[in-house]
Amino acid sequence: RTRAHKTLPIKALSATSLTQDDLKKLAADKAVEYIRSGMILGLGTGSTAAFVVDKLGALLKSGQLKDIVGIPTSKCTHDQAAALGIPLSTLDQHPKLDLAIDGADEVDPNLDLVKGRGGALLREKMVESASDKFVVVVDDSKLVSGLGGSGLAMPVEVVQFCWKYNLIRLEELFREDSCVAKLRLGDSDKPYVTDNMNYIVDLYFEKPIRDSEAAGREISALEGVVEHGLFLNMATAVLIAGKDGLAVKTK
Ligand code: ABF
Repeated sequence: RTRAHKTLPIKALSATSLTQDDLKKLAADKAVEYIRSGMILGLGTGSTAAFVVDKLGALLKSGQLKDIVGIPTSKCTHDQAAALGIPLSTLDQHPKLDLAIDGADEVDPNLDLVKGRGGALLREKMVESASDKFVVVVDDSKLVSGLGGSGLAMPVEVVQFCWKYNLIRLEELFREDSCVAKLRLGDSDKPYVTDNMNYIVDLYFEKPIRDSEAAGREISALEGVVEHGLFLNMATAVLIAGKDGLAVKTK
């Protein structure tokens, strides 16, 4: 069961003129309130998480926060945070984190997530699993009634060597769900390569996944699968920005 706190109304901005970026910033501004000086902090990937990193950089610069060590979830976030002067380290140096803040692609009513359309799912899952608290920042376009229900990709990271074998096995696994599996392509229609030098097979479902726990287990059991984008029972709070304000949902 999840608890929804009261939606906080938007004061400073006119609700009618809010862009999606305004909503992402609103969620990011709330998320940084969870950060305390001295924390080991997981830094997410994607456009919403990037607003959090920007804000963190500003708070460190102004001295409102200090002694933060950031663990980035991608090379892209590493570069953004480094440019802002945020002190960075690795999961090997800090295998236990206080807090991680990241975006998501889908959020269901149980606060389970699909993540990884940005391609960083492996490092995100490692960093966020190692964290005491995991705060998710989204605009309300990410809300779904069931995972996979947006009709958009549910990513699975696979080793390059056997990507086609995995693509076929994944489609077979979800045959009853009319799942279509596609190799993700990047620049010049070449296969997209993750920060860990793997490929991504994106799964497209017609309807929400019936049993996401079982689906996650069965995907992980395939040889050559590195990680999947179902993030189940991981979020401690989800901050959802919409035209009416910001809703905070906790487990
Ligand atoms: C990361 O960035 C990913 O897990 C997810 O795929 C994506 C969301 O990006 P955005 O905030 O740009 O929608 O959080």
